[in-house]
This record gives sequence, C-alpha cells and structure tokens, in this order.
Amino acid sequence: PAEQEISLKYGAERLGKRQDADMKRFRDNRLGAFIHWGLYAIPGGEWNGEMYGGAAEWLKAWAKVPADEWLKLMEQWNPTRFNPKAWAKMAKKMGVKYVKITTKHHEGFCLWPSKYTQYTVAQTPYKKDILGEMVKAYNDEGIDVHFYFSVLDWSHPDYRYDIKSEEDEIAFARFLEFTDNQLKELATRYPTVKDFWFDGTWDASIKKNGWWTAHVEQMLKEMLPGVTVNSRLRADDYGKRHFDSNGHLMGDYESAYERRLSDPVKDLKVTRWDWEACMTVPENQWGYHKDWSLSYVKTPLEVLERIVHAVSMGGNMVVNFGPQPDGDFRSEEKELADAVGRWMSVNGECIYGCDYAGWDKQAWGYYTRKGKEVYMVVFNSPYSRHLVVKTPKDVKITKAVVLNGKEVGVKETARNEYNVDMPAKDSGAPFVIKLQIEDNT
Ligand code: JFZ
Repeated sequence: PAEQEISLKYGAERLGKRQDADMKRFRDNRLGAFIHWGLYAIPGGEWNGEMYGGAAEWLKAWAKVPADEWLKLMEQWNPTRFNPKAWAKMAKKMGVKYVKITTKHHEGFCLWPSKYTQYTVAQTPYKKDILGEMVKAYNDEGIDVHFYFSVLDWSHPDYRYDIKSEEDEIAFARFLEFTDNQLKELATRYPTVKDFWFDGTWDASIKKNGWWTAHVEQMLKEMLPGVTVNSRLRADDYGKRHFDSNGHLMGDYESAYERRLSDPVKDLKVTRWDWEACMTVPENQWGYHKDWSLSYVKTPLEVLERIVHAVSMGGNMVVNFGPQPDGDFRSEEKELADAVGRWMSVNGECIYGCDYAGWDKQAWGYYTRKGKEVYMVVFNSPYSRHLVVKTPKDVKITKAVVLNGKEVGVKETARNEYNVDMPAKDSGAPFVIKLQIEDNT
C-alpha cells in the first residue's frame, strides 16, 4: 500500500510496464544476440603461456595485468576479416531482431573513436569506427542495435571502487562527467540506437551515487525519445539496485541472467514486469576464449529451450557471441546461429510478439501466446503420444494445427482438460502446435 512507502528521489520513475510503441517493439523482438568484442579477444584467455579458465573478458583481472600493459594490446587490434555486412546477414538468418554490442567493456577500450579517451579503435592499426560500421550494417538489415556500456572502467585513473576520502569524491566526480560525455557522444553519433544496457554498476562508488544513475536514464531519454534502459544501471537514494527501496523496478526492464531463468511454475511474479535474460554458450565465456573444452558448451537444442523458456514467462533472450580477433566467428558459433535460424524460420511465430500465456505448465514443454493464439512448444514427447492441456475456466480449445504443418486431433477428456495428438511424423526437433481457442472469460 502506497502510504507505507518511503519517499524516494531516485527510485522507480513509473509503476508497471511501459506501454508505448518503442517498449512494445523491444518486447515483441524477443530474440537478440549479444556481441562481446574487445581487446580481450586477442589473448583469448591465455596470458604469458598460461591458459585461464575464467571469463576471457576478465583475463586482465585473472592474470593481474596492469592497465597500461593490457592496453598495449591495441597495437594488435587489426580484425582484417571483419565484414559487418556478413555479420548482419548472419544475425538476420539466425532470426534475431536486435543485437547488443559492447561499445566499451570493463577494460575501457572503445569500439568507437571517442574523443574523451585515447583508448579507442582510432588509435589501432585498424583505425576505422567499428561500432559505426556495425550499426549501419545491422540497421540496413532491419535489425535493431542496442548498446552495452560498462560504467566500471579499468583504463581510467579517476575510477573509484568506493568513496573513502575527499580526493576519491573529486576524482569520481570527474569520472562521472567523463562517462556522461561518452554517453552523450554515443547518443549523438549513433541516433538509431534503441537501448542502453548498462553493466559494471555494482561498486560502492556507484551505489553511493544513485542520483547519477537516475540522471543518466533521464539524460538518455531526453536525447533519444523512446530509448530503453536496463535495470542494472540503477540504484536509488539508498544504493538499492534494480528494484528500489519500495520494491519497484527501476529502468524499463529487468536485466536478468542466464543461470537464473525463473522457475516456470514457482516464479511467475516475473511476468508482472518486462525482463531480458542473456546467456553464454560455454558455461561463462562472453568474450572470445581459445579453448572451449574447459567448460560445458550448450547444444543448439539447449539454447532453443532457454529462448522458449524466457518467452513463455514474458521475457526476452539474448544469445552471446564472442567474435575472434580476426573479425570472424568461430565455427561453433556459426553452426549455432544456423541451427537457431533453421528452427526460427519454421517456428518463429511462437516467439516474436509472444508473451506469457497464463496456462498451467505441462511436462511436455512451454506455452507462449499472441492474443487468441496459444502455442504449445513441445520439447519432451510423451510415450502416450497425447499432450495434456489444461485450460483456464471458460476457455475451450477449438482447433490444433502444427506450425507449418497439418491439423492434429484434440479430445476433451474432462472439464478443461484435453488430449492434443502428436504430429504423425516426428520432425526430430521441438515442434509447435498452435491452438485456436474460444475464450469466454
Ligand atoms: C557482466 C560482465 O562482468 C561480464 O563480463 C559480461 O559482460 C556480462 C554480460 O555482464 O557480468 C555479470 C554481471 C552481473 C550478473 C552476471 C554477470 N548478474 O547480475 O547476475
């Protein structure tokens, strides 16, 4: 109840989901790709002959490399096989509707020629504005571009993990001004950007400056009307992150995480807000790592299941790619993109524009929904060859059709319970049955 809430200057700016056209577009896109590309692609997890199993984009930390030494990798940044048009075609074929690009990761190296630091693509043998080339190529294919931006910056002398002295306060104020300048620069140079996804915002220094996170959100929204911003940017007056001290989501959507995809039976509260999860293909590698044998690598089927799982609970899913230093993708990633694309070209209808269906989950898989159309996405085929469906009160199934296939039988077995027949031929892949319903609720 409102009267029990504390008053906040920098808390949630809105209650409930945004309902404007830009937010609807963000939500309807549902499937995205992440690109983690920076200097860390060059060592690919290996430093001075030693292979580190941790996240490749964190190698500087694992191998305790001083910033100036790390940034010398810029002399080797020359992705001669980088072909933005081919990247955009690959994304298009995969069926992703947006791509999130690391403009600057924790290391501080910028993929655009920022005038506020010397650590940018402009100072490398490659010289060209890689970010600009990507934005153009993706947009030309009709794919939205979102910017990943790490506030934490290992290259900047004014960054502080905490504020413990007046000197820290002064330095960090300069750092926040530098960050504002970079963000304004990105928003001005690339006005078609649809979203800012902030990261590296967990340190005490930022939590003590909740006002600044609210300011950044406002600043970007003034510069780019309709732009979306993730909850990870935000901290409130008391340093409470993502959800403010009254429990309300800050930013436009919760930026959740792969290992915490909510339980589709127990954690339905996430259907009340917008959210986006992102996932790595190996266990935890975002940047390019030379050796994928060091951890489990998800199969295309496991990736597909996570995409459907997210959409079935009203969320988006972003699948990560870590391009090689030469500008090409490793073969595993190309094969994954192909496999996802093949499935999406047949079944995309159950993903794009779809949402939580509100029906009780069954063991065979997941429901998604678009208006009066309910999709059954079947990952586990039962021996009975009957898919049990339980409908809410006053909802009847009138017809069941395999997506891009034939009609299948439906039998009412009890009130609000049905057996939907499996398709006669096993496609060998998860299949989708579209239900037509009569909703008298
Ligand atoms: C961060 C980065 O450190 C990492 O390198 C990568 O860019 C990833 C997308 O984001 O890592 C995080 C940050 C927060 C969570 C998980 C991974 N989290 O809140 O669960």
